[in-house]
Amino acid sequence: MREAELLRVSLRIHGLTKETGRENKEAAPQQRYKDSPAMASGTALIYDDEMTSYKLLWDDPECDIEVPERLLSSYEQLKHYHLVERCIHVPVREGTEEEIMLVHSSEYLEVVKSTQTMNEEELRRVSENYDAVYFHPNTYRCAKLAVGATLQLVDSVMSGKVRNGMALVRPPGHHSQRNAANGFCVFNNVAIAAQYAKRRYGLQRILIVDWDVHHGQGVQYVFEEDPSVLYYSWHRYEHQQFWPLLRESDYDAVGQGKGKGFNLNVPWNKVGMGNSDYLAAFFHVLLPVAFEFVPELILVSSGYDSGIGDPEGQMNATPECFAHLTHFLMQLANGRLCAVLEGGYHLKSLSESVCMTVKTLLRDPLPQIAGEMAPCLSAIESIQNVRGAHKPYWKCLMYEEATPLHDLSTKSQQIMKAELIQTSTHPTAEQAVGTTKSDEAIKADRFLESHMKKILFPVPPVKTAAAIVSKADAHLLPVSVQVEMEMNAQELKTFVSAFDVELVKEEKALLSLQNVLAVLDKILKKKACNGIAESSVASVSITFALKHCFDFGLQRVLCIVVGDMDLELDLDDGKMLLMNICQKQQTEKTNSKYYISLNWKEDTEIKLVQSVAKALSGVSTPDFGAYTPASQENVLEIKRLRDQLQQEWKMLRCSVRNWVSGS
Ligand code: Q9C
Ligand code: ZN
Repeated sequence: MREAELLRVSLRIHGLTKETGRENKEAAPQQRYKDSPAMASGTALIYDDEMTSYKLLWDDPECDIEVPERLLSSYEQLKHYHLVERCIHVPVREGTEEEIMLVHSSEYLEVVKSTQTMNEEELRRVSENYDAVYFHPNTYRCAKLAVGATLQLVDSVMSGKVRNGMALVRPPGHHSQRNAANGFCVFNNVAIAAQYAKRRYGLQRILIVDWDVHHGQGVQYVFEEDPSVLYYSWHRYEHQQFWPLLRESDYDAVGQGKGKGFNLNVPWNKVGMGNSDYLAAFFHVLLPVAFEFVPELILVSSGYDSGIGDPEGQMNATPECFAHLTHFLMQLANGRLCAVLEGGYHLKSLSESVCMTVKTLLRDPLPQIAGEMAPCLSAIESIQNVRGAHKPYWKCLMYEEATPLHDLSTKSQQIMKAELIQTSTHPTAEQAVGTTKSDEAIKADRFLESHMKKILFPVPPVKTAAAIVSKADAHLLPVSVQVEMEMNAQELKTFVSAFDVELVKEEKALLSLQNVLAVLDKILKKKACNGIAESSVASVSITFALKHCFDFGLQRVLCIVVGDMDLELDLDDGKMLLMNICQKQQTEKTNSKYYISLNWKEDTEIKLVQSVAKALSGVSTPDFGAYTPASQENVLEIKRLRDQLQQEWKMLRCSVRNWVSGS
């Protein structure tokens, strides 16, 4: 490490970054994809109210949740938060027959086409040929628009016109198959988009993330043998008792032939999964694999029936969870992300979650996720099983103990429940109420009404504050980072002398400290949401910075120290979590809940300054380049730490080993 040690104080008020305002002047020519060094900016929003022009014409309790209001209320809410005007409007178009046939057969296309001129009677008859599908004379037109909207989004992102975007479409797509409509889906929008992107832009690796609560079996079937498309889906499964009731939705469907390892299913065997279960599945399954896969484009099958209040999913994830899922994915594929609406049947939950997704794509600061962060036992079992099933295919999982759990904690209950349903002849309460809103839905309405007011806090100006010691280092910082040094030196002297008289005599040290506190002050006073400072006396600076934070009234501060350094800090009150990534074994200190030392044999380079600053200011997300697997030493060190810490830090849990349940 160089003379000046890099210090990073990451505050819990981790805000985000801003649009650079820099236009991508040299957009890649149409039909050619090149990885241009300048990142595109802007978020596309694709919506056309023509896609609300079809609906269910007869009584069918199976289909009556898929209504035009799903689109209308989502778009209304986007307007309400002034998000529509911040996005780049991209018009829809019809998908062509050729494009539809990238996934579907011409015979099936003709069947769908023929529904345009049918009467109700005939429409009912065609609909009955499929599982959970209804047709309307306008369905064909809307289905073509849904495909076209998705392809317009892909084109906008791939051409560099925008960085990312969302398409609000009906009908959804992920259940539809080569020869069949299924589960409200007619054409497989996302699967068509992936085939299209491969063809038109020569892409070699596309990641599809399906966070809809149903298994997108249609997408799985299309890409099962295709290693160029990695498909990830979590879904309500309940040991195959939940629709679409398929054996191949389980964790052991890993893909076939050359596509082995490129199909990731996370089956949820219980309802009520929530924020921590979803985040744990991202942390321990999707993200490690996705970073190893190095996608060039991400398509999100963006269904919100996995959110709280949804009558289909019966899960508990709150809208801000989707902000975080989106944010994690934005770190991949150079930020090229296309979210395409799938399910979502609780109108308020759906529209708030859509807004959270779009807000995050626009790079607004994220709301924090409140509440106990701990995945439930059943979620951990599912995660352990997927990791085990994929161990042969991914380096990030190669040290995993490959033990599928057969005795799942939910299995016996599940079988009892299934038997109960089979023997019961009485309609359940839910069936009896018919079209009136269920109590659950009303409860979720009320909850969301107050919850959204709480989490949409006023945000500090999205700015990065920076202070560096030597002007020579200024070139390390990207243009959008402001260098500010305006703290009163006299004030500082008084502040410091109360603790350390010796330090005040050292001008250089004092200057360093001044830098750090100037940046910190900007953040605490919400004049900036993040910052970076260089210091020649890192340990002293950290000590004073923390003191400053707690005086200010912060409750929790995460402090990550990269490099070997001696810190004497009182960590007992739980207000601070210190993580030290160091080369030297810290022999005298032992790990505790609030002191975690990660002994990694790797260069912790000062070059970090550059990437940290870039990341903070949002100029670009660091490009890792080709995937280099972590050394076995480093992985085992993490594993050891995880085993040691997972009693207390429950989000670390990804297997039920070494973990006594009921704690
Ligand atoms: N009793 C999407 O979310 N439900 N489709 C069948 C069986 C069908 C969901 C219920 C749900 C289809 C895009
Ligand atoms: Zn769904």
